[in-house]
Parts: sequence; structure tokens; C-alpha cells
Amino acid sequence: MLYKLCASIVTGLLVIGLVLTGRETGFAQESKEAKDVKVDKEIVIKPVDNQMKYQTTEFTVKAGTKVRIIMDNIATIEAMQHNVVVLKPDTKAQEVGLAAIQAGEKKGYIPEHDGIMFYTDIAKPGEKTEVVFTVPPPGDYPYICTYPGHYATMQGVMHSVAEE
Ligand SMILES: [Cu+2]
Repeated sequence: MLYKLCASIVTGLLVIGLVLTGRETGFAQESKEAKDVKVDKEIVIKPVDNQMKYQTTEFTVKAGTKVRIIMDNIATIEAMQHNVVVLKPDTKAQEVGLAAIQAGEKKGYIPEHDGIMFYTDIAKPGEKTEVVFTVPPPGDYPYICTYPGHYATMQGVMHSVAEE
């Protein structure tokens, strides 16, 4: 009983902490505060040369584990700036892609859209950006690049599977 009470107080404090740290950006995602954290799996995603395509168009991770997605932008042309934005299963890529253009460079091409779960910052050619998060419940989560015009061809799917 006492243990349960303590646990709920701790949870409450954690939630308050998350709200406070998340307020700065308006996004309560884990990337900013968890960069150095140890993860269960690291996924490195590169573009295909200077094309609007990912080399990795699907990967599988276990629900509940911690993963780091790294956008390793090996492109050499200035217009080939990329990110990785993971969406909820039924989100329309086009809707987020168009909203991202509206959001513009000032918001890092990340619109305020309910379908967005996790995202790396935009990586310019030669740069790497990353995001760390806990894998959501089993399902297929699409990911896209939201740099203007890229979403149509720069897509992939993250498969979340139950841990044995
Ligand atoms: Cu891109």
C-alpha cells in the first residue's frame, strides 16, 4: 500500500518534470533530454546518394525497448536536407508533408500534427541528427522526411513487434 503510494508520487513528479521540460519546445518528445542514454538498438538511416530516398525503407524493433534513430545524411547537394519523422499507424504522409511546408524552416519543418510521434532534427548534407524513444505497441509506423517535397518518395515503415 505504502509502496503503491510512493510509486504514484514518483510517477506524478516524473509527469510534472516532463511537462516542465517539454514546455520549452511544445513537444514532449524524448530526443532532447535523452541523447546520451543507452539504447537497446540503434538504427542508422542514410539517403540514397543525392536522391529523395532512404536507403533503409523498413526495420523491425521490439515494443517497449529503447531505440535511437540516426539520420546520417551522406548527401552532398544543399537541397538534400533530411530528417526522419515517425508517424502514428494511420497517419497520411501527404497531410503531414504538406503541413510541414506550412510550418517552414523556422519550425524545422515539424508541424503541430497529432500524427507525429518522434522525429530527428533536419540534417544538412554531411550532418547527423538523432532521436531516442521507447518503441510504441506492436504495429506498423510509417516514417517520412518532411523537408519540402521529400515526403512523397522519402518514406519507410518501422515495424514494432511484441517482445518474446
Ligand atoms: Cu529528405
